[in-house]
Amino acid sequence: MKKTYLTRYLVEQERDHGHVPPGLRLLLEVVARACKRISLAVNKGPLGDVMGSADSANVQGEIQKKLDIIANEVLIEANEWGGHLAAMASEEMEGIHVVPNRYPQGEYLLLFDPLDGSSNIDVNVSIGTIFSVLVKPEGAGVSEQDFLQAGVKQVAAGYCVFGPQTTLVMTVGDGVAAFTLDREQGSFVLTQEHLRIPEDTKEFAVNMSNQRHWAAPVQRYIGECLQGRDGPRGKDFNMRWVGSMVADVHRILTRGGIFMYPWDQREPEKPGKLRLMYEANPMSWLIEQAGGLATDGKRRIMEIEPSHLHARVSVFLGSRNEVERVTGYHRAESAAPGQAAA
Ligand code: AHM
Ligand code: MG
Repeated sequence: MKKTYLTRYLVEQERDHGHVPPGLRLLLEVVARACKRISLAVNKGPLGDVMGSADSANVQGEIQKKLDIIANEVLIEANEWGGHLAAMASEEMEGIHVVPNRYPQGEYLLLFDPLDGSSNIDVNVSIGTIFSVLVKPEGAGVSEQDFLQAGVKQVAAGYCVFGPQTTLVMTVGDGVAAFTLDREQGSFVLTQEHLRIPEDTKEFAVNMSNQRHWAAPVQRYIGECLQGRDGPRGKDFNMRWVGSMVADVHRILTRGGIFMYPWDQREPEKPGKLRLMYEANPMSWLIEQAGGLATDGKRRIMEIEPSHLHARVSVFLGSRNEVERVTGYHRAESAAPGQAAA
C-alpha cells in the first residue's frame, strides 16, 4: 500500500487549494513532531516518571499533572525557534508566551491545550493534545489582544489523541484528515480523509452526574433521550462519556453522536467548563468541516468573540440534527421561559 505522509498531504493541500503556505506547513509539522514526543512520554507512564500531580495549579486553579507541564514544555520548545510563530497561548499558562527575540518572529499564533483529559492520565485512559492556529494581526509586536479572534478566523486546527493508537486529526479548511502514528517509522501516515459525521445519531456524551444542575432546555433534551422508544424521540439512545474531550470528539468524528458540556447552576457566572479558544473552537471547526454543528446552545461557537484568553463556553457539538434540536430547545426557552421545558 502506498503511504501518504503528513508532509506530502500538506504540500498537496497547498497545491490543490492554496491553504497551506510553507510557514503554516512548518508549523503543523512541528506540532506533529511535538505530539510524537508527548505520545512517547504518555506511553512510558510510570517508567518515565510522568504520572501523578505536580506541586502547582494552573490559571484556572486546577492542580496540574506532571504530564500537563511536560506536554506544555514540549510544545513550546518545539515551536519557538522555527521562525513561523509570533507567540503561543496555552491552558497551562496565564499569559501568552512571546517567541524570544533571539529567534525570528513569524506570522502565526498557536494556542493549545497541551494535555486534555488530565484526570485520565493516571488511569491509562485516552487523552490528547488540542491546537488552534490564527494569523497575527498586522502591526508591531504581539499582545494578548492579538489572540482574541473568533474561531472562524482559524487557519488550522486539530488534535492528537493518545489512545490504543496515536492519531493526529486536523483541518486546514478543506475537510478533516486523520493520520495514524507508525511507531516503527516514527511518521504520521494518512489513514482517513474527508471524515463525515452522520446527521442522525442515537448516542450522546454528557457528564450525567451534573444533571440536576442543568438549565431547562438541557434537562428536556436529555430527558427525552432517556425515555427512549417510549418517549417523544421514539428510539433508544446509548451514552458514552470518556471524560477526555479529545476521545469523545474522536468517537463522534468516527461514528457520530452529540457531545455536551452545558452551563450549570453550580457556578452560574461561568458560561461552561470548557475553554473557548483552545478547546471549543478547534473542535468546533473540525466538527463543522465534517458536516456537523457546534453551538453554545444559542450561537455558532466559531462566531463568538472571545473576551479573554481563557474564556469559557457551553458546548453542544456533533451530529447536525441533534445539535439543531438541543439548540432549538434553548431558543424556545428564551422565547417563552419556563414553557419549553415542559
Ligand atoms: P482538562 O483540560 O483540564 O483536562 O479539562 C477538560 C476536560 C475535557 O476533556 C472533558 O470533556 C471534561 O473536562 C471532563 O469533565 P468532567 O470531569 O466533568 O467529566
Ligand atoms: Mg482540556
